[in-house]
Amino acid sequence: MFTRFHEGIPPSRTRRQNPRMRTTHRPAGDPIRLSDEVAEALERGAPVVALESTIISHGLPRPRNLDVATELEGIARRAGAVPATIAVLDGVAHVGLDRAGLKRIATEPGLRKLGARDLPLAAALGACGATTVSATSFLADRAGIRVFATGGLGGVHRGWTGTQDESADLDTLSRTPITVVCAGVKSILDVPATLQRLETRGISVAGFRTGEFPGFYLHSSGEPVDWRIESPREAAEVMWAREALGGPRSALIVANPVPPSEQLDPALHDRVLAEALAAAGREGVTGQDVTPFLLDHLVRGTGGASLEANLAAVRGNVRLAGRIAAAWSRGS
Ligand code: PSU
Ligand code: MN
Repeated sequence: MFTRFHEGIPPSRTRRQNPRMRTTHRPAGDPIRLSDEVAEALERGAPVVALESTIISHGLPRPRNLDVATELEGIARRAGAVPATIAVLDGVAHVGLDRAGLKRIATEPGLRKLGARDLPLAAALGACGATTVSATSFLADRAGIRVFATGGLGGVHRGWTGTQDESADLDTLSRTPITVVCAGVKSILDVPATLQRLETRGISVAGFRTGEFPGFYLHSSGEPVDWRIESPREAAEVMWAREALGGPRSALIVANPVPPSEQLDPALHDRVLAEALAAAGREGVTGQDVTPFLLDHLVRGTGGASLEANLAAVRGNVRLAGRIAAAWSRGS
């Protein structure tokens, strides 16, 4: 019905089958390895959902993070999709992790946090690392996966006029045609500035059954969104319309709020976030460390309540992403 304009690697497993993966100087091994299950699902056109690994390694406290990683894969399966958790192990970007791989991501000390720009370095140097939204969406797209679930996107940090801290997530999403299901952007950010950047960078945004941009831990950020969609089928229709139009080649964000019953108490949120931001300033936390620092501070400052809200958001996003992937596969 629609021609696919996706130009990523076709979903097969070897470089011989994928001429675009050819490298001239490093003949040993493919830089991207799809698990058998993910490769077979993509070959059949079956639903697949990409899952990121930074949330496991850096975003959630240990040891619970391993249980969560496993639980999220189960949620994707029950929604009808094959989960593809993505991470870099010993320089190889894995699309689809087995139990041992998930365990490494959840438990290994000193694991790096990899954005898209870090991937060539990690590959060449044989490094291990968890992938952020930026690296995960890049790799998922290369593998031919169309739907990706996470918690909250990175974005423009508060105080950005001074620090210029804007997550590389936005840069990758501005040129990667993938559908990302998330609970908005993390509320530790400057949300209005992030929404403005999403507009400027040409990233499509739709609220899922809401006209307000979600607030990650909170049901709503209070900011309006221009579009709302009501069903997984409608999300797939937007994806088909994008194919038919021939672009734009940027992401579609399906902003799926945490239910009001599972959100963090807004007053507690505001109070602890203010403390966390002050502590980050005092301690001079910068760069990649800012987001994990603030998330961790919130978990401790809310007595674990922010963690429950974060998990509720991620679970809901994985479920919805699975349903969108299923609707997409049925229609394409
Ligand atoms: N969402 C969560 N927890 C997280 C993240 C997202 O619920 O830990 C991670 C994602 O991997 C996202 C990253 O890409 O935080 C953004 O980090 P930075 O702000 O340094 O770009
Ligand atoms: Mn940053």
